[in-house]
Amino acid sequence: MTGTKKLATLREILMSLLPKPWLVLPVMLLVLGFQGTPVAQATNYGTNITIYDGMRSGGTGWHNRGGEGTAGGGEDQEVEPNCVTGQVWDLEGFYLQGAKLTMIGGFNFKAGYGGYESGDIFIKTDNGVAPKYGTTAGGTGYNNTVVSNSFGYDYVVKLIFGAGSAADAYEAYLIDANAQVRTVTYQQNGGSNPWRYVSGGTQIPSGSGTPEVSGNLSNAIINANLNGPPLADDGKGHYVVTVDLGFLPQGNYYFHFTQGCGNDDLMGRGAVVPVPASVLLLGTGLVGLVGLKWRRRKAV
Ligand SMILES: [Ca+2]
Ligand SMILES: [Ca+2]
Ligand SMILES: [Ca+2]
Repeated sequence: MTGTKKLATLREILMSLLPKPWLVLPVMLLVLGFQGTPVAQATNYGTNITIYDGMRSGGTGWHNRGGEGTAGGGEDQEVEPNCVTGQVWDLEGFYLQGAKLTMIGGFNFKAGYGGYESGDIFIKTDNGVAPKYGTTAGGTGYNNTVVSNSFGYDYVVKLIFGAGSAADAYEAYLIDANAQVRTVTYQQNGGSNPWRYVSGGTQIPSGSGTPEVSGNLSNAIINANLNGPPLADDGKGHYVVTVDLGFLPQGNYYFHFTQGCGNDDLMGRGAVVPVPASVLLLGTGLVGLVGLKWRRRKAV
């Protein structure tokens, strides 16, 4: 069979499918589904969901505003008060696209910096009660020590970055107040607690995956993939990590992240919207239908 013949045959199959009345509704739903659901692309980080973390490093710029609710997030180009500053610690924001959560920072999530490693992503169901930010939970023992999860988080995504070129991974756990978490190294950064999951809770099998981890990207590349205001032009590169939160029930959540020293932390709040299973099923069904027709044609 020649290439031209193949193309003609595929077109014939598609044409023969379309006029059938019983196909009109599924095809319309498929088209509407894809229009209504922005299927996440690896390079589209989505909407900035960063909220004020309760600490600001001074100044009156938009990035130091004391509240949430306007575009831009509240943490771009700042680290927490009295912390060693600079891009190597800076976390710019949380972004959400469907069920894909992205973190952008000058901080190198995979390699860490100065021996301080990335923490894990803590998640709380948004039931009208915010998680307890940092020092307000417990108030003691924040010197890289193990404490109970008194911060209110319901889930944690444990980030496992492989050394060098080794593979990266993540695991999700359902946690409660009995789970053990680790506090940041510097006591004065207790407002960034907690930084890492230690033990307890129940692993969620469907929550395991491979994060998308970028190298050092320019501001231009980052900004081209944001739905909304660009990051402040710091003239320095950024690192990006994306995880799929498709294991979460659809709904609203808080998100938290910091690194081992706690020099900067991120809080986020947004709606996780998994790609509807009906859309996936319709897509699979249509592909299957074409395949069936194809096999029938070949058998003739
Ligand atoms: Ca802050
Ligand atoms: Ca920055
Ligand atoms: Ca920051």
